[in-house]
Amino acid sequence: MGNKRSAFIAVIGAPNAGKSTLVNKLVGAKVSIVTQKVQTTRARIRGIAVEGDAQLVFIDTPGIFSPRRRLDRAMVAAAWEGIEGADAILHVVDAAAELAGPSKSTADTEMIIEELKKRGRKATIVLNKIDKTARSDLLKLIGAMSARGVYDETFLISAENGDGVKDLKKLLVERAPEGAWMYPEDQLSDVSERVMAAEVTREKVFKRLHQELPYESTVETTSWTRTKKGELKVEQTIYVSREGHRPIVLGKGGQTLKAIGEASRKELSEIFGEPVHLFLTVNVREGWTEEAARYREMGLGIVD
Ligand SMILES: Nc1nc2c(ncn2[C@@H]2O[C@H](COP(=O)(O)OP(=O)(O)OP(=O)(O)O)[C@@H](O)[C@H]2O)c(=O)[nH]1
Ligand SMILES: [Mg+2]
Repeated sequence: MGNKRSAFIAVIGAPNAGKSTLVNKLVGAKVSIVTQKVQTTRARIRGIAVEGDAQLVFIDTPGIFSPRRRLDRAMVAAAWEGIEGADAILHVVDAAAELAGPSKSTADTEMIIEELKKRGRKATIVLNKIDKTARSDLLKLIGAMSARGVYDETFLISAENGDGVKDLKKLLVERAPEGAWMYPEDQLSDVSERVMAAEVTREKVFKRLHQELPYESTVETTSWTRTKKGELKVEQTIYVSREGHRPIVLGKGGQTLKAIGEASRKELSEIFGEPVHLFLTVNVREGWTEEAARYREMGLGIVD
């Protein structure tokens, strides 16, 4: 073995660009939750991959958009903090959305380009979702993006089916500077089991509930114990911000909550490699999205 090498790589982009899907693909395991809704990732999550002498630490970040609520501001701040001290930046762009014409997504891309310029940082542009786009359109997009002056290299990938991801990883390994590894060889993420378990349940909440409800809810693991038989018992609270939301999370006869719990329990048992007993409670906590303590729990800083 040669000298050890190590790199921090920040993954930024508009909401829903496919950042978490890409990080999971690069790590080879699910470390960050993925849904079809925007603003799924809320805090910085590190996913770790080892390739030969190199350890790559990917910093998955919340999508960058124009923030309104205090929680949104904390999320966007977390995304930009993710690039500070990073050896490389991957700007993930939903190529299909970019080609579809002006939208919220293209406006967010513009905002990111401006901010990269302001900070004097170069990024590698990763055009994602190429499974949904025509090759000829992509060539035009590559030209337009390269002309922006903030990108050193362009990659075309499908984070979902893995196309192009190997080539991207190869470049990142080649570029990794010499340095000691920051994590043990077999560690895949920096998220604790308790937080990971809460995230898995939050993913199920996002997938089952609609409109503003997912954005007005959060999940915390409140207890992590073993039964007398030695089996893992996890208790979690789903917080909603209004009394009116509680019956929606519960569903008719408790069906929705049951389905969320069932889906989460199944995945947690796979992740932790043993049966998990999961108990979910729904609590109302008005204005939690403005409450610093709640998102400190999620790994977010305080932003005024
Ligand atoms: N067709 C297609 N869909 C993709 C691809 N990559 C991601 N997606 C889908 O895009 C949606 C968003 O993916 P995420 O990985 O959650 O996106 P994100 O950028 O992390 O989103 P936020 O955390 O909300 O900022 C999900 O439904 C993914 O399955 C891709 O290469 N092709
Ligand atoms: Mg994400």
